[in-house]
Amino acid sequence: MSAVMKPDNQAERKAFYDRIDTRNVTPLWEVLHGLIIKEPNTQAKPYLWDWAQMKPWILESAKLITAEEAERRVLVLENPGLRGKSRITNSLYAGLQLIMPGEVAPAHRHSQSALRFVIEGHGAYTSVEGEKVFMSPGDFIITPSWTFHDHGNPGTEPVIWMDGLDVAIVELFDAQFLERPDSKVQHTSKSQGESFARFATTMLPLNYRASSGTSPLFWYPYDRSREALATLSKVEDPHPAHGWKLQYANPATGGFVMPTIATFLQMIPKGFRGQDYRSTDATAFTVIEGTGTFTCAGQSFRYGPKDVFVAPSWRPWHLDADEESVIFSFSDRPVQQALDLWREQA
Ligand code: GTQ
Repeated sequence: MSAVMKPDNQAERKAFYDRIDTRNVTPLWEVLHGLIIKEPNTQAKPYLWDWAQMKPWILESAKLITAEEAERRVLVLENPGLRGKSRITNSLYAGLQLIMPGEVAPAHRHSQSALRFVIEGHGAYTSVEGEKVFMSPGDFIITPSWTFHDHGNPGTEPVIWMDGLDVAIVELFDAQFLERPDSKVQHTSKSQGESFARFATTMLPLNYRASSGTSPLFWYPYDRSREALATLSKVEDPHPAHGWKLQYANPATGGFVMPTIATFLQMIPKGFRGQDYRSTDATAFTVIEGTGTFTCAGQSFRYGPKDVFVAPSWRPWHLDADEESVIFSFSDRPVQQALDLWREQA
């Protein structure tokens, strides 16, 4: 008789599994092929949140709750394949935040890094570690991990922006902290534009050494980024999948703007028919200008200004433009690259 048996007794196996289960042990061979797989197979789905539908709901939410009571009055954009998890991708959170004239969203700080991308309205500010910046549509703003921030609207219009946070990444590591100060709004100790003067002019403070992985510049106004793309579009051919696309950079290191989230701005010309592209970093997009079609994994969505759409990890997608379009996007690429996981395929 061979020393190696080939047991095929299901009842015996089950009895064994039940015995080891009582001490929190489980057989790998029953789960292996769901753990170690050939390629990404995300639950996340491609989807588009249509601004014409979202805007009235966002404004309606102001009749139900104040920014102060809500702490943050946000409608969360949940990926249809990940409902109930507050995620637009498996690793990232996105939401649309509203602040009405006269309101403040009280100060707090948390381990999660956040980005704001301004969608609509003027006259609201966000304050980061005592420095206020007034937001205009198309502006990209960073709230670094563990920095106090509050938002306010001393103006006359509702202001809406998209939030992007690394909630699920911080949760993966069980490394989340939150602190609320005694005062609702921060004493603004710095003048507006201080960090812009220090970091946005291709110069740096004397002997500057980066002290964190987040960009010391936290406000990237739209007009400058838009102009850069317009200039590039006159001097070079568009990339077959991305058009003219730039990544926002930490001016002190040249790296991404946050340790966990990369941000991008791209322009595609009128009539553009983009090639299929996929990468392991699932990506959320917001349209600033233009109309066209986003196609991902066989599903097509018409896009227009202020729509948000999402491409899951490793699902092929492409963009077709009816009009010249400018699109902001963000993903967890810095984390994947730091861990040597990131892949792309054109
Ligand atoms: O503005 O600090 O959309 O803490 C979710 C959590 C925004 C914020 C969100 C937050 C914030």
